[in-house]
Amino acid sequence: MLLIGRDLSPFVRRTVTVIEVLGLPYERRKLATADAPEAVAELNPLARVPALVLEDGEVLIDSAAIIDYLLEIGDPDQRLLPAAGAARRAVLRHSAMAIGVMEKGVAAAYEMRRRPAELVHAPWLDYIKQQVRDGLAYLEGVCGAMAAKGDMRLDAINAVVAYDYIGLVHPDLVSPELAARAALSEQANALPAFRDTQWKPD
Ligand SMILES: N[C@@H](CCC(=O)N[C@@H](CS)C(=O)NCC(=O)O)C(=O)O
Repeated sequence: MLLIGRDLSPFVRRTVTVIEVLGLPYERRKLATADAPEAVAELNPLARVPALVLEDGEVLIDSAAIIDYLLEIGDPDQRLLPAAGAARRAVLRHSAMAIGVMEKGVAAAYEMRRRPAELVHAPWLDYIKQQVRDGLAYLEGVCGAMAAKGDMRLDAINAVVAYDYIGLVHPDLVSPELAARAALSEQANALPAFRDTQWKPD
């Protein structure tokens, strides 16, 4: 299978991290929507990454749908996402928060980089940035337990990717005092699945 997208995108990185954690064979094509929207649109008419091209040519789009497929083929024991009950709901709740942080972080970056400065509406940008801070504060409250478990389930993957992305693109939004985040990030980024998917410009 072929994963389309570069690791700067938190949606791409969370997907490729799941592939790596599960040890699935794959190839990469690090296309960026900013540089090559037409090439991405050939696979996904929305011109968004990630996309996953399967061996038979079927194309999966959206990190949630792709990860659903990856868990189906690569996680029969449901290590990353428990099958049912409170444990599953917790992983999904924490993941939803982390994905929300990614979405708001990307939205804030687009506000700042894709608009001429005079067309940026500062109150709206401030509102989005506060959503990022609030999402990170929620995650800080659950990261300690994830780090203590140490098993890097889907919620921990999403939390680390969300924190790393915000730290990279909006460092002013990540308080250095977030101790649980720091512990979880340090633990995760020592593992190849995280270390090898950190954003590095080509
Ligand atoms: N819900 C989608 C979001 C994907 C997404 O927004 N990707 C960004 C890169 S971070 C993108 O392709 N943006 C280009 C655009 O939306 O025009 C997912 O989880 O895959």
